[in-house]
Order: sequence, then structure tokens, then C-alpha cells
Amino acid sequence: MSIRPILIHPDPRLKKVCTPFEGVDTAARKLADDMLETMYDAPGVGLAAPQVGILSRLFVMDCAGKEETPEPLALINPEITWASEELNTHEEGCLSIPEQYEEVTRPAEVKVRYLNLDGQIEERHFAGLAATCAQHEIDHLNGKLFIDYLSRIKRSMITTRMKKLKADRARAL
Ligand code: GNR
Ligand code: NI
Repeated sequence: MSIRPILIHPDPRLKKVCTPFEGVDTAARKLADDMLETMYDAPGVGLAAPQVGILSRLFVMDCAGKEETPEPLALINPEITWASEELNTHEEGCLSIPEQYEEVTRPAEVKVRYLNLDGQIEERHFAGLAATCAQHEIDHLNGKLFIDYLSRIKRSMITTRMKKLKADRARAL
């Protein structure tokens, strides 16, 4: 297992529509393992493949509470098969947009169908933080970031901050 560097917005790779997997092989399992390690190290509750520069339809998540048993999940070719009418507003953050938090409104509950690491079809029902997280991750696979739900002015302020952060980090190298 290894920790992979997380891309910071703005980056053209975070704007791409990712490609589905044709099947689940060792390379996919290794990528999922690395992404889980990278996510726990960050730390975060989710991580999508494009955030580590891989433009494939895979994300990992673990929304178990601090005192609960960890529940690592890897979802390949995920699709939302049902979304509740009821909406939920949650403060979101993103490992590709460090330290910026804003409220986003999304369906409160979703069902997601996907392939697990054994290549079998599974479907899960998510609510609460897990529902928000799964939708945030699927957005990443479609080149969409949570700041795309904000006003242009908020989005451009955040983008300016991130450009500065990237410049500072590059200078520190
Ligand atoms: O760690 C994360 N926390 C989070 C909080 C609220 C809504 C979404 C998220 S996902 C984020 C990790 C991340 O950037 N995943 O793409
Ligand atoms: Ni994110």
C-alpha cells in the first residue's frame, strides 16, 4: 500500500468525466487500497480516483464515526439508482480544496449500485453524511466539485485562494 499525492484545485484532471472499468483486476484493487490509505492519512471520509490523477470511475469512502468500527468501502462504476425527494443541507469540504467549507444542498438519501472489489454488483442505501459523501464522490467522477454548486463569486474567491496555496507549496519545494 502507498499514499498517493492528492491533486489540488484548479487542475484540469479534476474537470474530466472519468472512464468506466471494463472489469475488476489486481490493478483496480491496488488502486483502491492506495486510495483508502491516502484517505485515512489525509484524513477524509471519501476519495475519488481523479483526486489522485487516475481518470477512472472508482471512489472509496468510510463514514463510520470516530468511536465506531471502520467501514472501508470501494465503489467501482457507481450509479445512483434512486434519490430521495427530501433534501439535506450539509457543510462540505474536499481534500482537493483544503480548508474551505461551504453548505451544499443535495438529496438526503440515495441508493448506489456499483461493482465491489470482487467484481460483484452491489447496491447500498446511504443516508446522512454517507449520502452526502457518496454524491460528492460521484460528482468527482463527472468532473464536478462542490464549489460548482456555489455562487460564481464564492467559487472564484476559493479558486484564487487555492492558486495561492499551490504557488506557496511549489515555492516551499
Ligand atoms: O473528507 C471529506 N469530507 C466531506 C465532508 C462533507 C462532505 C463531503 C466530504 S468528502 C471529503 C473528502 C473528499 O474530498 N472527497 O472527495
Ligand atoms: Ni472531494
